[in-house]
Amino acid sequence: MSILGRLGQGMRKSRESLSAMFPSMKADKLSDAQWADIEDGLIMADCGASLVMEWVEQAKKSKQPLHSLREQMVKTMKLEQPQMEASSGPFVLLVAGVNGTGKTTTIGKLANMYAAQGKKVLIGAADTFRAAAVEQLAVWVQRAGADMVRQGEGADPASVAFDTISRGIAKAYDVVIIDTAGRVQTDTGLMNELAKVHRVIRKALPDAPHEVWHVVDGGTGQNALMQVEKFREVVHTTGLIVTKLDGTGKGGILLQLCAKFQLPVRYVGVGESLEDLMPFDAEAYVESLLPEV
Ligand SMILES: Nc1nc2c(ncn2[C@@H]2O[C@H](COP(=O)(O)OP(=O)(O)OP(=O)(O)O)[C@@H](O)[C@H]2O)c(=O)[nH]1
Ligand SMILES: [Mg+2]
Repeated sequence: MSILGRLGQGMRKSRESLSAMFPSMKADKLSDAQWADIEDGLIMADCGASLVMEWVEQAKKSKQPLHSLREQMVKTMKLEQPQMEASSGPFVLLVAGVNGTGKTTTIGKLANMYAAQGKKVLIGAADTFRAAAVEQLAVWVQRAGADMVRQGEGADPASVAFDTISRGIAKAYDVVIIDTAGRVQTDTGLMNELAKVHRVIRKALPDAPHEVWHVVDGGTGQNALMQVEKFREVVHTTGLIVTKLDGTGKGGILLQLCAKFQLPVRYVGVGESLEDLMPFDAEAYVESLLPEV
């Protein structure tokens, strides 16, 4: 299936819940009741009430109101921010987020993608919390044809990160990705640990990490806003990855995250296999979210 096909398939739930609320996209005149239905649909998909009100207010002024609504949604997410590159040494990516959002799976998918581009990829197992976490990562790394740096269970995650980057430099890797343990943003001890990982990465390579991607579970709802805010304070997030869009009717959360933080969504996850990761495209996303009618 094509990339767009997979996204469309993945977003089926969000789209179906919106479908019932949407009149024909070609309609040029909508009743108040129809507008109220559209607002409800978008709010239920987690686009956020204030954002929806803003779009609708603008759309009502347009001769093609639904087209205008669609354009505004695209504009909200279309943040043209080029990815940072390494000036020398490997491109270093730090991946963080709360428990179970799909960090390790996404790293497997990313490693696979970079390897397919002919890049030499090294992964640092800085989730030293559980032995099982390292084993899970090892399976992905092997599938992707990448390499991994690990230490024993309970090792200092910052030390693993430092080792990984040193090895990445010494062995001329193109890409280094650091996996981290999931942590809730309210756990100060664990957030401090993450800050230390970030600091130590800088010590290993001064312009690293080049990118810091926060992995958000697309079904999280409003709490995602708090998560992104807190993680950004600690690790200076540069981009978002939103996963599990195949299992949620709440794909609208991306729009709120983009609007509030002006952070680009780099990739979206729409399944559990290696290919189920795609570069984010605002137009394709809105297309997959809104019903076709
Ligand atoms: N349906 C679906 N499941 C996903 C996706 N991404 C990850 N998962 C599943 O989510 C679960 C958690 O994934 P992990 O990659 O272990 O998440 P994590 O963030 O590394 O978890 P911790 O390290 O424990 O914080 C696994 O069962 C994955 O298969 C996705 O895009 N779609
Ligand atoms: Mg993990």
